[in-house]
Amino acid sequence: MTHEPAETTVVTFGTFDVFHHGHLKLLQRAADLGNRLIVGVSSDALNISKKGRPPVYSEDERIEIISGLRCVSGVFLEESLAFKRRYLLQHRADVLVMGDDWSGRFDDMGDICRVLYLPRTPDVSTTSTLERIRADAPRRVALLV
Ligand code: C2G
Repeated sequence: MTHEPAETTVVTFGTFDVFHHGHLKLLQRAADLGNRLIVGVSSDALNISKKGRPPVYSEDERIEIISGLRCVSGVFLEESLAFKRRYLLQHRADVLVMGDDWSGRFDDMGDICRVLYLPRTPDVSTTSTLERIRADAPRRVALLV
C-alpha cells in the first residue's frame, strides 16, 4: 500500500500595511513550516476597529502585494478576529502561525490545529517606518526640487 506524503497547510493573519522585511521574514518562516501558506489579510474595517485608524494601503492593495509573494499560495480577507476558528476550518489549517506579539491569544485553536508564535523581527514596524519617513521628509522634499 502506498501513502501520499501528508500535505501541511499553514495559515497566518496580519495587516501587512507598509510592507517591510519583518513581514516578509514572518511569512517566509511560516511557509517553511508546511507545503502551502494561506494568509488572512485584515480588512480596512477590522483595522479601524483595532487600531483606530485606516491602514495606509487599502485592503485591495495589501491583498495584491501579499498575493504576489513567492512564499504565499493563497490569500483571503480577514473581517473579524472572532471568525478565526471559521477561517482555520475553511482553509483546512494544520498550523496557525502568528508573531509572538500575539503570544497566547489563539491557544484555544489548539484543538483544531497546531498553534505557533514566531519571534518578531526586532527594530522594524509599520509605525517606525512611517516615523522614519516623517523624520526624513524635509531632506527628501529638498532633493525633489
Ligand atoms: N511581524 C514580525 N516582525 C515585525 C513586525 C511584524 O514578525 N517586526 C509579524 C507580526 O507579528 C504579525 C505579522 O508580521 O504576525 C503581520 O504584522 P501586522 O501587520 O502588524 O499584523 P497585525 O495588525 O497584528 O494583524 O488576526 C490578527 C491580525 O490580523 C494580526
